[in-house]
Amino acid sequence: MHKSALIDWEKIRADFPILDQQVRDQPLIYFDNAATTQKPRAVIETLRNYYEHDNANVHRGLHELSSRATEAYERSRQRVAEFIGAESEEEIVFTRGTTESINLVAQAWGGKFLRPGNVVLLTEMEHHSNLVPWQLIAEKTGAELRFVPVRDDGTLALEKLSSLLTKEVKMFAFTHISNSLGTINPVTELCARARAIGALTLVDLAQSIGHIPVNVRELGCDLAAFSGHKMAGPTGIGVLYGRREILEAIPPWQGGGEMITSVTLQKTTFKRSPHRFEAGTPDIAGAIGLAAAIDYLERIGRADIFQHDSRLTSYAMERLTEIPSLRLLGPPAPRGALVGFVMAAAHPHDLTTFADQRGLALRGGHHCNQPLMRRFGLPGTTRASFYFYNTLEEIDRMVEILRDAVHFFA
Ligand code: 7TS
Repeated sequence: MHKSALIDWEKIRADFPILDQQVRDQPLIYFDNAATTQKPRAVIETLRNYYEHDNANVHRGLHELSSRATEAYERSRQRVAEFIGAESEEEIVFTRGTTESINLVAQAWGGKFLRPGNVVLLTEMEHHSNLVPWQLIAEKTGAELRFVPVRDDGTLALEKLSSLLTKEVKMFAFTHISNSLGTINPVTELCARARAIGALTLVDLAQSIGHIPVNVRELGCDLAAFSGHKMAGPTGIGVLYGRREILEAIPPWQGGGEMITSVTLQKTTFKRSPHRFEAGTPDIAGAIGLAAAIDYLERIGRADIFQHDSRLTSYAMERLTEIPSLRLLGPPAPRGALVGFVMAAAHPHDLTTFADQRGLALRGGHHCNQPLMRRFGLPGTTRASFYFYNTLEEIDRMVEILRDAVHFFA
């Protein structure tokens, strides 16, 4: 028996006050964790404590509260560095989230290094936030975009990689886990293949960071992005990780306070990374809350979280195949903690509304994956996404609701 089976998950669930409520006179079932996860009391109390006792701006004031805020903010940077296995906290840039991290790289790195004829390689399963920023910079620089296709089973067509990963490719940016299919991509292999031809790699960790052990040095990536709110942390805070020499080569992105060493009316010199990329007052409370989320997740352990998530996901896939007329997307386990499906008779929006009326929070639509949906010939899917506080009983209840939906929409 795996150790995760010995963990008292019910007790852990009680750390999340929001889950204990009725929605439309039914106990809330929250299965929209791929969009955002809920926050444990430890994180909520850290935010409250910071605002009640220590709030001040960072790096500016020579007074007690400002030193406390600065120390806590910088300690959070160290905590993130340890958490992802970075070499130093100088490799950690705080951003607003995955989207902002990727835009930073596309605009600032891409703006400096991309030339006509260069290629940015992406995959067909990218979230719009790892697609649209590259389209914008490709248009400005004359670079081209290429895509690794997705097979019918939801995995990447790796047999095509040799012909796509040519010497024109300067950046290979791809997701660790697909937010619609649940596919876990072979990041270490993909990074090694890119490195072999001299391309940089950017890995979108949005769907993996809170769910499975992630070590950027073991993955071998140059850059990585994630959001605090998908890993039990606050909204509004995220991270761009970059190997030191890569970040040092990237010019400033946004200008303003905090990121300069000296300014005249005509010219400015800039701080080194990561501060060069953090113009203006950052989300101080968010960074501190993110460190609290990391402490919380590490007390449980992501290997155990993955085991528990996997048990929920496999059970959900097994139970959902019992429902006639429901088609599941994506590969078999091991996979991310989510299941996307389509019901022939019901549009995903209608099915999601039907579920909501019974206290069940699903997500229906294209999930910011329009090209991927088009690839599968679908307007969208309905998605149930899990986290460690969810239960098998909640999945049973979902199956019951979906069975009712089959009759309702027939
Ligand atoms: N990358 C992936 C793989 C994602 O799943 C998401 C958000 C993002 C990037 C963007 O993260 P953000 O924090 O910057 O917004 N995914 C989803 C989702 O699947 N449903 O809502 C948001």
